[in-house]
Amino acid sequence: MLTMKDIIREGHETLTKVSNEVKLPMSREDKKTLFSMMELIKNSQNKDIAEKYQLRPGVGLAAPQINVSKKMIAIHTLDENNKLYSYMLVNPKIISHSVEQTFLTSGEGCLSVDREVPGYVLRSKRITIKGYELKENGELASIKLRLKGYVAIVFQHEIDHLNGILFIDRINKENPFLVPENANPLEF
Ligand code: K2U
Ligand code: NI
Repeated sequence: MLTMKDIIREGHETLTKVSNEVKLPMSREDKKTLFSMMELIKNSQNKDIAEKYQLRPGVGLAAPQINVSKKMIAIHTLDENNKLYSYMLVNPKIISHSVEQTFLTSGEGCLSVDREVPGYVLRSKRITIKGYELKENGELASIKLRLKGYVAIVFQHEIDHLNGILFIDRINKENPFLVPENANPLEF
């Protein structure tokens, strides 16, 4: 199983690279990698397992974070209405996004960044994603997801990793807490 030692940290060049499209049909190895990413995220949310293996809680993970420069992400989180979003995505692409932006007033963190970086991370309030979903039974199905609010933030954070972008890169250097006209804080 994957643990924190498998997660590369800020400064590692893979985190700033644009990752490669996954060749389809998916190889057995790529499926295994993506399943292990979802397992790590779920384990990180299980008190006993997280404690036993010293896992930092996470709601998402992108393959570049385990030094695999491929367009694969695993997300497992509840939205503001306690609806579960649990997806293993392959070659996800944001095909449209709102002009309106949002951000977490608490800022963001990252399993690959071992420090607090205060500031608002501005993201699109609504996005539409297209790509492929790896199902539990190992099958791949094309998928289109319309997301807003908290889960839109999480998916954007992970897709940023596929393009070599960290949340730090999106914080305004001059004024980290600048709120532009078209942005509103996420209401929980
Ligand atoms: O990509 C990652 O490093 C996983 C991040 C994803 C993330 C952080 C902030 C905002 C949206 C997504 C980790 O989940 S950070 C830890 C965490 C844990 C529970 C809830 C929110 C963030
Ligand atoms: Ni991250």
